Amino acid sequence: MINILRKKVFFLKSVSSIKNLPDNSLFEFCFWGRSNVGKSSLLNSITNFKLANVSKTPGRTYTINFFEKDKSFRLVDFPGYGYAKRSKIDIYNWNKLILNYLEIRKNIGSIFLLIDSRHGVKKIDEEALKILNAFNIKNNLVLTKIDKIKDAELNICLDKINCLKKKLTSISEKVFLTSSRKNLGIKEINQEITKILS
Ligand SMILES: Nc1nc2c(ncn2[C@@H]2O[C@H](COP(=O)(O)OP(=O)(O)OP(=O)(O)O)[C@@H](O)[C@H]2O)c(=O)[nH]1
Ligand SMILES: [Mg+2]
Repeated sequence: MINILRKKVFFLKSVSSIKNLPDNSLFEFCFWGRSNVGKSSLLNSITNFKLANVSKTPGRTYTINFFEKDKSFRLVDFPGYGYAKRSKIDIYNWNKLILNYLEIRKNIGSIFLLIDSRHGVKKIDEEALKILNAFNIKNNLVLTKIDKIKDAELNICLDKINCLKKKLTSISEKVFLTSSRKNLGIKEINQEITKILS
């Protein structure tokens, strides 16, 4: 399969207010999850390009960042949730921005909801999944940093996800097992985007 994500993906804009969203003519694939889960790293891996800033400290992506494959589709880096060391007003503003986006955006291809495989599905991840379910937005679960865990831990994580899938029907069947560091599961995400676009 042709790797449609490689090359020619460029930064379009960063948005901190819903008023400034780009036009909705292209499908958007969003990457969401806890702060530090590896959203920006994953984006860089699937495009094989340093598009998004990888943070040494959590909570560094404050805006919704749009990257575009010319006239084809967009990749969207969301601010992470669950980072306690930010002010309440910052957290409120980021959550409001994301909720507004989810509520009004008609051109969402899929939300890739990232879960850190070392920590498993936390309460706050379940809340994010419930929001997507309530908005009836299709989402793909992605376990990140699998280079850091053993098979037994991975299986615990997958068991919990299987339970959630029974309750939350917006979660897609396939779960992506990824490591940006080891380049694992990246091709599969790439193929999923290709499939949704075709
Ligand atoms: N071991 C390992 N570390 C990773 C992997 N992906 C990301 N990291 C590390 O996790 C940290 C956070 O990565 P980011 O990609 O910046 O995470 P983020 O979700 O974009 O973080 P915020 O934008 O701050 O919410 C960095 O130190 C990365 O090097 C991975 O696959 N394996
Ligand atoms: Mg980031």
